[in-house]
Amino acid sequence: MDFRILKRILGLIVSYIFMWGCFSLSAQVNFVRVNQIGYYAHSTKQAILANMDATEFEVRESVTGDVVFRGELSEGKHWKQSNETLQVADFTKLTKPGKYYVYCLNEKSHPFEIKEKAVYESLAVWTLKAFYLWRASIDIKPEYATFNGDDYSRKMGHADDTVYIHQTAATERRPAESFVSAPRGWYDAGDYNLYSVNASVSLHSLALAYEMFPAYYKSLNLNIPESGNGVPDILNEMKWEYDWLFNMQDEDGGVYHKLSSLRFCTMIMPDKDDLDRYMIGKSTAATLDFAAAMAMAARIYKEYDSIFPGMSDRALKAALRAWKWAEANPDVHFKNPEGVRTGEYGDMGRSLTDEVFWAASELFITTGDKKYFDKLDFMEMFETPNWSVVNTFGLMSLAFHKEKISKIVNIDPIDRKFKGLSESIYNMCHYCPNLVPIKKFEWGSNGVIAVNGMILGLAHQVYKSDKYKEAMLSTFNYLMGTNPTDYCFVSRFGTRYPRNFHDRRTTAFGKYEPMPGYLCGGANPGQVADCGKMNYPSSQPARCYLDKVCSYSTNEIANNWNAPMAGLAGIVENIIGRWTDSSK
Ligand code: 9MR
Ligand code: 9MR
Repeated sequence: MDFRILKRILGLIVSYIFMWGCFSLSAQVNFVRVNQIGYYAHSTKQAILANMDATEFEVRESVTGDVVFRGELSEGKHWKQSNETLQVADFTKLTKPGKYYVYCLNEKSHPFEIKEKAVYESLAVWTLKAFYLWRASIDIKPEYATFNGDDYSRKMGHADDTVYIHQTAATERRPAESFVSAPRGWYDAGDYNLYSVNASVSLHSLALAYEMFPAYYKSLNLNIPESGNGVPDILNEMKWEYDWLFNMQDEDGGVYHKLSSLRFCTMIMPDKDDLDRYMIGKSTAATLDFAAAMAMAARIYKEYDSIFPGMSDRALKAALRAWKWAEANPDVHFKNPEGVRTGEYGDMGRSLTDEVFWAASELFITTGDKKYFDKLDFMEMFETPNWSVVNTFGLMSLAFHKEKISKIVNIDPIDRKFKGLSESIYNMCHYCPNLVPIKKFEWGSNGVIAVNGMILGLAHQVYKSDKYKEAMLSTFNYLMGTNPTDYCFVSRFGTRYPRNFHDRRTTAFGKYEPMPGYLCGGANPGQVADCGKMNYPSSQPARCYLDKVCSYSTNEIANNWNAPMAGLAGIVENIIGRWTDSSK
């Protein structure tokens, strides 16, 4: 027997014994990790190998096992997030379309494809269709909701024509227990509530992807009820959310923080949830995020005024009223009031200057009015944005629109800050043994990674530098399988994907296969108590992920993770896939 294989078997035995000694119950199974969907024939192709201690690898044809490529592995580097020694297997030079697996010392990767065209097109479609499937206030029809033979149609849930004003949002004109109608929108996540902050943040990712590649999105048919109306389907889908978001603005311009029941319902279908729903609280963060998202709507729907009459103007007016309210109410923080136990998306104890930055950025880009630019404080820190720290969303939009706005203002600070951000994310990725930009694994780590992927894609577009493109690709690969958990993190894509995510619909459907197109939250060592600490496979941050319904801390789905995932898939199709109008 080959000495290396013997060494490997001994190593396995030792690590099994070691792992039994720790709290871990299941041993690690995957050592050779690939993008489980596959690779473009002309693009860089990399696999990540863990704890192999080998020098060479092979790529083999998936059915015959014929060796089609031999390559050298990079030197191993220890990754403290997974406590593994990782090596990169580069097989870029293999360009022949086909189905393969990577092989090394008796270990095999999942199979993957090398193709010339549309490698991630279905991913780009279904990560957006996920939002259609998330729609409130409408029957989900089988002709739009069937994936590989599985039908996820369902009855309408939540008409939301009677949403009570909670005492925390009451005014003289809309007193407590009066009601408003606020239909439409997308369920936030695995729960059926709708939150203004997270809605706005999710719309940014989708709007930016659209602004980056309008021709691509004009051609992308999502097969949703509005398809064929002359508007790109991504904008049709986003309109369902915007239609609802308009409802979240009170007559005084302030925006309700959330539309929610008082507690979470059980794991039932939307139409079975009969808990009363309320407009709860008003907050400066929700109002400014709303202003930002509406300012974006004003510019992206302008072109479609004849099909959605008045939408663009209405969005701009709503944004301006929200901005005004926030100027008069600069620090109304949100915290769940007593008796309310649904998602918080709160900002207690945090500064709201990042929300001002985002709203002012979008208002400036849309209106060209310098007074908004003058509000921008470029001395702030710009890091990966998330629902609670949003200034970088504004910086991303400014960077994308810098040519246009350079006619009005000096864009040096935009360039300096966006370049600095791009470099820091690039370095995080480049120096990470797993080639993924993440500093700390936390709730929604996959969302953080997807947003970073979008930033790298944007950096490539802005600076035309290939290094950002390569880092974007390895970031994307992580989500599709080159990660320590062995999962392709989007449901129904790749070979091994989450099946039991924390989602009321998927659980209530009770089908063997889960709903398609959903990115789950990802590894997060912080909350292991939800399923019991002992049930998690590892306490290592990057391996602390559990495909069980109970694990809402690692295995829920959410708008603000799916939106950058969808955006990234579209950006990858364009930048890596070199999409053109005629490439179909
Ligand atoms: O189902 C809820 C999920 O959507 C939330 O993200 C999560 C955190 O707020 O909470 C889940 O609900 C749990 C609740 O907080 C505690 N009891 C168990 C619930 C899940 O079954
Ligand atoms: O994504 C949110 C995460 O950053 C928070 O730590 C967590 C607990 O407050 O809540 C997450 O958001 C959940 C929201 O509160 C309710 N809907 C499901 C969201 C995803 O788990």
